[in-house]
Amino acid sequence: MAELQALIFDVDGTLADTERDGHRVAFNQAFAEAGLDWSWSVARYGELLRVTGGKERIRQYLSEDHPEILEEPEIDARIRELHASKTRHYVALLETGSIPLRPGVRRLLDEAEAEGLRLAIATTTTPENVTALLEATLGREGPYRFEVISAGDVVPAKKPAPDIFIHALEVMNLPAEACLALEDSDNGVRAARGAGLEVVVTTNDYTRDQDFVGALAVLDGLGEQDQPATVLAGPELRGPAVDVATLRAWFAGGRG
Ligand code: XBP
Ligand code: MG
Repeated sequence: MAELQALIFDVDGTLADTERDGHRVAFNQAFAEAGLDWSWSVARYGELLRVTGGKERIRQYLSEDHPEILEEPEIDARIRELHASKTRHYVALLETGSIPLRPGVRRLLDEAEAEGLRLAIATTTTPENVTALLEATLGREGPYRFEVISAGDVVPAKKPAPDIFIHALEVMNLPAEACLALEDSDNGVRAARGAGLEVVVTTNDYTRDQDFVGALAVLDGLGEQDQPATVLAGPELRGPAVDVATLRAWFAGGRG
């Protein structure tokens, strides 16, 4: 059995609850700035989240609500421009500091580093967004705490394809058997499992009712001393929060 050597974190929904009050708001700001009357409600955005990747999500929305627009010449360039504007709005929003890390994330990162675990990120979102989130929450050194930030279009196929996790593993030169992924969504679990990784899930409002087939454990969060986590599926949690010892035990059990 391989020993746990690295944690590979998803970003949106896992490190921070960025979707409803972050990405969604930024998409709507970009639409308004472009003079479009498109507006994604909290519920509609939940449906559109089935498609990962912002450009891909805009395209999906158009195919459902404005199929004629998809036929227009230069539509690919227009989507790229809209998405670039969305990224600018999103980064500006993060810089206000209004989106914190989820409970337990900072603690687990500190503990993992102290115990010599290597850290990586594998996400569908745009690289600038990851840097902005990590700087806003962990300070200027935040991004450097991760050995690799595999993000966005660096791979052609986004989650649920396994490519972004495989990319992170290749850069770290580690086998999947030595790493654990942390995810929040069914698409993320499929991507991680497809890359051969064990995965622990922390759900959020958008993903709570999804199926996490193949996950080692599903919880409502990592938890803190004063904010205990609840296991939704999987092994018992001894204590209020998920720590490195917990992850090591679950990881060893999963490979049993
Ligand atoms: C979540 C995503 C992203 C974000 C939006 O990624 O699917 O598309 O919703 O970011 P993950 P972009 O959970 O893998 O971090 O607009 O930059 O794609
Ligand atoms: Mg996610």
